[in-house]
Amino acid sequence: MSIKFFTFSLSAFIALFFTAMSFGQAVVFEDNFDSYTAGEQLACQNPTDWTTLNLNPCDAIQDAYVSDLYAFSGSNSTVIVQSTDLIKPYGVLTSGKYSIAFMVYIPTGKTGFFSTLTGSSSGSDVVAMGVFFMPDGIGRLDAGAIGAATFTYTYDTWQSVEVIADLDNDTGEFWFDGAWVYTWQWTLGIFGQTIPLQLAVNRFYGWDASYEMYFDDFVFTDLLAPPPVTNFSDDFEAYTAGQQLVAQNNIDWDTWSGGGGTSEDPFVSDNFAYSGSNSVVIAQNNDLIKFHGQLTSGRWYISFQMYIPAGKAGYFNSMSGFTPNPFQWAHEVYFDAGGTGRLIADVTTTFTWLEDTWQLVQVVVDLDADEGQFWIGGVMISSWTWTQGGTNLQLDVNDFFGATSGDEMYMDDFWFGDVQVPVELTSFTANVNDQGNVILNWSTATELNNQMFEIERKSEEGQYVTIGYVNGHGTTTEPQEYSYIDNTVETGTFFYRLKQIDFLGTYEYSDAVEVEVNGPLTFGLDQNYPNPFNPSTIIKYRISETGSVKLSIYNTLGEEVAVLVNGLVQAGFYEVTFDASNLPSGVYFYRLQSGNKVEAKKMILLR
Ligand SMILES: [Ca+2]
Ligand SMILES: [Ca+2]
Repeated sequence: MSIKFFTFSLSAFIALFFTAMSFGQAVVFEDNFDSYTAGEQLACQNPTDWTTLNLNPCDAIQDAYVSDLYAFSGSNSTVIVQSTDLIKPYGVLTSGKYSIAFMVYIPTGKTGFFSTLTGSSSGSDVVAMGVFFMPDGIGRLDAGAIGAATFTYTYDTWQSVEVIADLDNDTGEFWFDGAWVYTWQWTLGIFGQTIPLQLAVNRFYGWDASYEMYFDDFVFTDLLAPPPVTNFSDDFEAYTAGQQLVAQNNIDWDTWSGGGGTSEDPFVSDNFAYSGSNSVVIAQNNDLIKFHGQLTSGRWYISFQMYIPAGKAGYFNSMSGFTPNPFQWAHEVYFDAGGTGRLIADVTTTFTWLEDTWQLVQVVVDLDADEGQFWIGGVMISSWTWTQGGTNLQLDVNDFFGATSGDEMYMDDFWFGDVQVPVELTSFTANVNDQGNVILNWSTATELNNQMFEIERKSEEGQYVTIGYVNGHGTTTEPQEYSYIDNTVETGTFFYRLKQIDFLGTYEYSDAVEVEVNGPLTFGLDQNYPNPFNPSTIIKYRISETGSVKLSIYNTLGEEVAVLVNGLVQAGFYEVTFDASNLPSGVYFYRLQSGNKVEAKKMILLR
């Protein structure tokens, strides 16, 4: 037996985010009131988001005070007392579906009120609905009719309020403390009269001296807005090779004409792969679409690994308009057979690419700056004004199209997100050296925006702690090797992981590697076990320097009766079994010699 070490290799992204695009909701506005100074007025501190009925933030009477008397979140809420008349404007909304939600707190014996108006206070402030928190814990909803519904509330307790205004269906819903209370026709208004199909503001008003309503965590949500985009990646490993992609995943991918299983649906292939064993191959007539959702702002990163066999060709584009028509191509990229390529954006730019080689293809779309960039193999080919490719300041889809019979482009590790593809770690190992230090080695295939690796270590029972860091190589497509020596580790079993941090502060953890540390190597001979023994026993010893070693057994007369080791031995930890079947009972000595170091111990054979 020699030095024990454990090596684990991995070949995977440090992290891959798999998310499915779906319809969701977007928070338009939220306020927890914790960024304000308690004891001062709300609209006065934030006239951008809040105002008063008389449109006069800081109004001595109408502007509400931020309070630290009660809070649902943090230390602040906002309090509505007699004559407070606080307005939260949304703009005059005439379609869509919205949620107005907040937490409310009524002290014992106090009352509260809020309403929703269809216009701003300039003559169009028709009341759509209102809620009174009346004495004795009775709540009253006026919606479609006065006293349309009642509910109970609890004093001195934070409870949730939600109004849902579905203007597309002319419907209002009121929920209290998580429970549905009532649904009505929005345009019947507070009294049952006909009101405009609109939502414009929330009003918080204190009618008399009994009013003292605290509210916190106000959230206004557009229930039909697309969800915030999260990073998407696909390494195509979850699919069956030899079957079509969209047919296997029509949530994340689609074809130009829509749906899988047609001639437009490309096949998952195990002919070539950048990660794992699968990629997707774009051949003639394939037309694969990746939707991004009509993005009009933000900075977006599209990247994938591309492999085109010698003599074959490939193509992809980004479209600034796809859904609905008219189509609009923001840029197109042709990988022509033979290794030349054409980027068609504001102008046509030629470039070279490598046959039979995986190369990283990147498109950066900065809609805020109206800029597009095209990169291949870590080199920027061109940047252009995005709206001079297609005229829309928008990013809608990527399209992978097989235009000709010569098209055969393999695509792997597709990435889309508001951050760049993370660093790709290809190995990470931990070994123990002669001094009992742990040597960490890792390598990367590509790096984008890689600031540093922090090295974290934990014992079997402990928590990870940072023990050091190694600078990254920023952005590179050349393989990089890293190593780190941990000379502070003690003996025992330890786990190491890497925290890869990019220049934006985004970080990801690697998988952990485990290592057993036996301590620094010193020359030594352990007591045999078992002892006394019959007929065999185990002798452990440690050699600090590689060299000639002899381990022999002597009887009490000083005669050498057995030689267990005799020859060149590497520094390390060893154990050997001594079988004394052919020796009589009695006391024996075992003697270890390495260079000029000698150690001997006694053992007893008992039959
Ligand atoms: Ca708060
Ligand atoms: Ca793959």
